[in-house]
Amino acid sequence: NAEDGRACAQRIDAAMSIIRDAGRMALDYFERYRSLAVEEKSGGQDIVSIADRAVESLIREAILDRFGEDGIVGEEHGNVSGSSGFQWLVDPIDGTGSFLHGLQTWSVVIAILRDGEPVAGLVLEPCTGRLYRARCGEGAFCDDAPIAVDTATPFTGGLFAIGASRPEASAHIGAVVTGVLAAGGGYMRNGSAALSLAHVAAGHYLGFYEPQLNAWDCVAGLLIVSEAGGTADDFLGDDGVFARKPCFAAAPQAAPLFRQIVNGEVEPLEGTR
Ligand code: 2AM
Ligand code: CA
Ligand code: CA
Ligand code: CA
Repeated sequence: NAEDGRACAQRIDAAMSIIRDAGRMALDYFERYRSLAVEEKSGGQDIVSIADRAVESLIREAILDRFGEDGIVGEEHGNVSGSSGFQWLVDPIDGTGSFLHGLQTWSVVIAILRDGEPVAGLVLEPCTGRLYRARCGEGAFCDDAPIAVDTATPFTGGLFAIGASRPEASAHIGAVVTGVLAAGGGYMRNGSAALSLAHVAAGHYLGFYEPQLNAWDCVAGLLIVSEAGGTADDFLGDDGVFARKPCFAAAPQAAPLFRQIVNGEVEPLEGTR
C-alpha cells in the first residue's frame, strides 16, 4: 500500500545519504590505514580496526536518529531489535583485509528488510565513489545508470570471483578454483563479497561464490544481482539474518556450470593437475 511504499522510500532516501557520510568517514581512515591499530577477532585473517567500529557507529546513530523503532544488525556492534517491521543490515567496511592492506577494493554495505524480506540493497565503493543499489522490483543501478549482468559472454570468456576467509575452507576452495580454471573460466578475487556481487550485477564478473558469509556481507549485493537479471541465492531463506552460510550468484548462462563446480559435481579435466 501507499503508506508502506512511503515508509520504504523514506528509508532508502536516508540510506543513500547515510552511506555517503559513512564512505567519507571510512575514506578518512583509509588515508592513514598504516597507522590504524589492527586487532584479531577469531584468527589471523579475521581482523578489525577502529575504522570498522567508528563507521558502524556513525551508521547506527544516523539510522536510529531518524527511525528509532527500526532494528539493526551490524557486524561490529551486534543486534538491536526494533518494532517497526524494518530491519537494517550494516557492514561498515566489507573487505577489511583489503582496507587494512591499503587496497582500494572495499565497500560500505546497507540492506533494508521489511518483515524479513529484502527491500533495498546499497553497496558503496568509496575509492571510486560508485554507489551500486537496487530496490526490490525496480531494477539495479550504479549511480544513476541502470546496470545488468553480462548475459552475452559464455563461461569460458568470463571472470569468476571466489572468496574465502576461513582455513577450514581451503580444500573446498582449492577445488572450486581448480574447477573454474579447468572449465576455461577466469579466477578473480577482490576481498569484498558485497563489491564482488555488485561487480556481477554490473557485468564485470560472470559469477561470485564464497562458502561462508553473513547476511550483512551479501544480502544487499544478492538483491542487486537479482534486480540486474542474475541468478542469486535466497540467502535469508528459512535461516534469517543470523545464518552463516554459502553465497552464490551468477549470470544466468554461466550459473548452471558454476553451480556444478561449486557443488563438486564436475570432474576436473584430465591433464589439469
Ligand atoms: P569483512 O571484510 O567485512 O570481514 C572476504 O573473504 C569476505 O568474507 C568479506 O566479505 C569479509 O567481510 C568476509 N569475512 C572475513 N572474515 C570472515 C570470517 N571470519 N567469517 C566469515 N566471513 C568473513
Ligand atoms: Ca570482519
Ligand atoms: Ca563483511
Ligand atoms: Ca566488515
